[in-house]
Amino acid sequence: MAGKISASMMCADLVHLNETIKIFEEEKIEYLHIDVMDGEFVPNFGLGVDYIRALRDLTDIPLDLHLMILNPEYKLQWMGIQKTDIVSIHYESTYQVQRALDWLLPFGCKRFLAINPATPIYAIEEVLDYIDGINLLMVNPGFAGQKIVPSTIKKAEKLAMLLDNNNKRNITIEVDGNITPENGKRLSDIGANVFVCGSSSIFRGDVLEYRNNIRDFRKNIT
Ligand code: S6P
Ligand code: MG
Repeated sequence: MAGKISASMMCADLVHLNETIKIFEEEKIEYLHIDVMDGEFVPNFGLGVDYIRALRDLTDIPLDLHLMILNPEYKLQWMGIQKTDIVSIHYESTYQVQRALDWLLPFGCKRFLAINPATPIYAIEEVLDYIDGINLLMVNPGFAGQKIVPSTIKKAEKLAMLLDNNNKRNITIEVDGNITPENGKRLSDIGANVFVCGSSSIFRGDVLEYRNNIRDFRKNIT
């Protein structure tokens, strides 16, 4: 099945936001990836509640909320989560991962567990029944424009194998961080299905280039 694009909005130029969203709608971008950061879980502040609200007024493209915040389970009701959204909480961000996943259930969204590059794959084994997807971080989260942590490619292979061995290939594999067209192709061959596209791909260059960037990237994930 063809992979889906989740456009990393922290890479968007706010001055051209309307134009960018129009291109994304025309090119049928599947998700807008929103990096929510609290300056504690990651060493940066990121997109927040007001930004999410403003985007909802601008477009119906579903959101892919990547919560890089401590104890996300207590902040879920701030986000205006909709049924068509993906929400990723981090394995490392709470002592009560399964409870956090449970508390996402009433929103009816897709529940994803995000894991940092050094978090072993086996960390997800006990929650396979409570998730729709894994968000595999290919960089240490906090910033756009980083280089892939090389060991994460092998880790993606291990993840695909773990899902196969547990008869859980219906669980989506999302990959986030330095997803160049080349890395996208490699990860698509391994079995990734959702690709967070930022400065390494669709946001390269000027807003006028985004359409072609998207079309080129899609060729690598079909
Ligand atoms: C990283 C964050 C990512 C970035 C994305 C940007 O903290 O979770 O979603 O926004 O990696 O893309 P790129 O191509 O600049 O790495
Ligand atoms: Mg992200």
